Amino acid sequence: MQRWLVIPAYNEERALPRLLGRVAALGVVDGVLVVDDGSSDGTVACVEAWHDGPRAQVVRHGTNRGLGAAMRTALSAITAGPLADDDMVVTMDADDTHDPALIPRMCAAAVEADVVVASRYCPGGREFGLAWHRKVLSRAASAFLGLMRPVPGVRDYSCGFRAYRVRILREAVARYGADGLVTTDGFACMAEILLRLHRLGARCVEVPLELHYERKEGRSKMRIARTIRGYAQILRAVSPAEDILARQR
Ligand SMILES: Nc1nc2c(ncn2[C@@H]2O[C@H](COP(=O)(O)OP(=O)(O)O)[C@@H](O)[C@H]2O)c(=O)[nH]1
Ligand SMILES: [Mg+2]
Repeated sequence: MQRWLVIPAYNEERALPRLLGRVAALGVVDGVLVVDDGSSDGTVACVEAWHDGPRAQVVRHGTNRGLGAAMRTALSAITAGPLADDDMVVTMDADDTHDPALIPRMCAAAVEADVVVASRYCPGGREFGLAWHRKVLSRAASAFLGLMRPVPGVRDYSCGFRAYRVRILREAVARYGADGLVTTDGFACMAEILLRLHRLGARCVEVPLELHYERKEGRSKMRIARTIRGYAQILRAVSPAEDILARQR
């Protein structure tokens, strides 16, 4: 079974080399796909200069289009590529706040699941160094989605660190198209992907994540108002009515 790592990156020249170094040292993946979203710094150069790890590919957007657009590009490329249905795709942030040492445990948990969420909110999950307003926003978003669009087995709807079985991603792209799987360009895309996979019958489980936000250099790229609007959009987009309409199409 192969494991590929997908990293959406926007101006991450400082954190990404550190993360790639840790990935190489651990030897936990067979390949890395970085989606560079119109970075104006040396993000692409640092991936191209990385030769002491697994195979690395970069897909570039000419302009900055947002995290959702990068995930759409990544999922299109991965599902159209040579990976087998049983292989795993792991997504994680480029900012070196997620620990790649968790990847084997996430892939092991996928024995009984299609999607494994590295979760700040399940027993054993923790977060360090996060500003209080970010904690409130993330927890509120997950609590709200848990009420409005519950996904059994999941408490953390927005974390970008996840493992997916390629088969379920291919089923989702076949059903919705890549554009329909991820309709929001912003950070709410992580919740949107989860809700749509759940609608397809994906089994989801969590493993505890220690988020090390104190390692983050520079500011978060999350725009709070835009993200809240994104959640409102996906609540409308991923509705029970949409499912009925999709079956009729
Ligand atoms: N492709 C793409 N990735 C982005 C964009 N903004 C942020 N990212 C990436 O998405 C991930 C999450 O962003 P980050 O700043 O770490 O958000 P936070 O951890 O929630 O504060 C990181 O890997 C970023 O490099 C964007 O506009 N496009
Ligand atoms: Mg991050």
